[in-house]
Amino acid sequence: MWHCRNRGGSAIMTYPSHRGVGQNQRRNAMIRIKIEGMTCGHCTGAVEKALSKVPGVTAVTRVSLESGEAQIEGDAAPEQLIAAIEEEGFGARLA
Ligand SMILES: [Cu+2]
Repeated sequence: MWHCRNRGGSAIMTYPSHRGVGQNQRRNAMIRIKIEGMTCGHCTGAVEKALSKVPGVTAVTRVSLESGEAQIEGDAAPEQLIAAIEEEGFGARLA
């Protein structure tokens, strides 16, 4: 199943200086997450599925393989979103 899960890639895109998302209560906020390690459509599908199961997520609006980024709507806790992605075997942090 996890043929595509390779974590040694060089497509690491993080922007630690860009902090657009706070940790406080947000209603239907848009949250963007940078994801490391996605290499194909199976990966984006796994991420999308994992994110949609996190409490508070009302919609997974985008999971982009090209930009290595996911975008969700809702008031989910960012830590939980990241944990869900990491459980799938990918790296994640707030965009
Ligand atoms: Cu894949």
